[in-house]
Amino acid sequence: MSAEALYNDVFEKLERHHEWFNESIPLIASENIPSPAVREALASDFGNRYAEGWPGERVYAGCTYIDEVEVICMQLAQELYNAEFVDVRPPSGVLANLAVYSAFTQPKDVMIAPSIPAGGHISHGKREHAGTAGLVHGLDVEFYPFDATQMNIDVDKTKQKVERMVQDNKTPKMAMFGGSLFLFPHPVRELVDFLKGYNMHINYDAAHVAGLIAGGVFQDPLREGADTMTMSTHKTLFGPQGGLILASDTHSDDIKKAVFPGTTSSHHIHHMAAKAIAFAEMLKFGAAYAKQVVANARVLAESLNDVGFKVLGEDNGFTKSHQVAVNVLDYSDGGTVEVDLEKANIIVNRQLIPGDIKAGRHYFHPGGIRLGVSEITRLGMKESEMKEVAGLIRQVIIEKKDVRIIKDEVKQLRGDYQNVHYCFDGETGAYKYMRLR
Ligand code: DSN
Repeated sequence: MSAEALYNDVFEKLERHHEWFNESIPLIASENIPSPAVREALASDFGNRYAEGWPGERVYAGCTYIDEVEVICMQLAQELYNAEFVDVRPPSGVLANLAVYSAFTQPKDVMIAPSIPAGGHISHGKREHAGTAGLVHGLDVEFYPFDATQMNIDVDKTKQKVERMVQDNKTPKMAMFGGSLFLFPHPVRELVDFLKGYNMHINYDAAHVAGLIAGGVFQDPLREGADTMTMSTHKTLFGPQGGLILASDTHSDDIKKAVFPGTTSSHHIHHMAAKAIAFAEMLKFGAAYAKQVVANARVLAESLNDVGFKVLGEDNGFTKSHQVAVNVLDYSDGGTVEVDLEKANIIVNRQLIPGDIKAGRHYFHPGGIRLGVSEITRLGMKESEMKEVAGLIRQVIIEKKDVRIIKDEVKQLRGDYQNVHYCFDGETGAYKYMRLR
């Protein structure tokens, strides 16, 4: 194919992707749909510029408006999270974590964090799993003991493990909370005095729950005693893809250096502007949005349980976040279920769940799937639509109905939910392809 044919092919595929998502039920817990306003900021000329450094201290000319927007962006983030210091520059949540590792630990230091089947993120992981903490910064990572019935970190066993580590001369320098499979608030309040008794730096990775924290429906880690909070800006927080670090002023110099020049050159200025837009939307609409997200997740979990699925976290009411985790081993495995649901335009991801590694199941065919309701909530869906979604998932996975029929039902359900809610300007279709050529 000629370059021109391939050029056209890319645009055709982009448009088809938009059409596909316009007819699908997007349930990836780490994704969301940004507002048209956020998409407009992403398409601006800021994306073609460099602005290394801090507003007012750049190493390039041409930053007049960039600096003014970045100051607004920082003000909005400070207000949203009631934080003394914010760094809006990390281009992703992984880089925000890497900056915090670099600022507050040395290679070979020990960090205690959640394991991946217990919800941890790859950026918290060990060197042998190619996790960022181990592979890139050289941290020696140990995992919290996890209570699979409660789907949470086990507080008593964590204390016992840390005391053993202290005796073995392996006292952690950092304790990481938060993660990717994240149903219930982590026991920060319960462990903070104990961990600080050993001088640990406590970081809370709010990548998944940042929008819920901003909306006031989840734990507030900085008030519970976390020293720093890292996040990505595009999961429950419905901004552009990007990262953010929040802390008290005492940590500001260490973080600023670790972000630039430590881990970032260009901080993707268009994303920074789009973060500012999303923070403003979250300040205005975040409380109503976050309340609806957790209500929707709870109803989806209960409905999946009612139609016959094994939903994790039952002892605690299934979920207090945007996520629902389901053990699908009665039907096949998470990888197969993910593929089957995609054929019906229901988009989920397979998920390692507690017990998988011991049973020899791996990431491609784990025991579970993870569902997130942030995106369909942003499209305006409420509790009654969650019951419909659970019924559609049952028809694919348990009843094994013809996926072409389900696909039509999915399209019908989506027909009434075409725009982005909880924003100032949501009239443009949520998945409308914005052509500039
Ligand atoms: N791995 C992504 C997730 O939680 O889906 C986040 O980086």
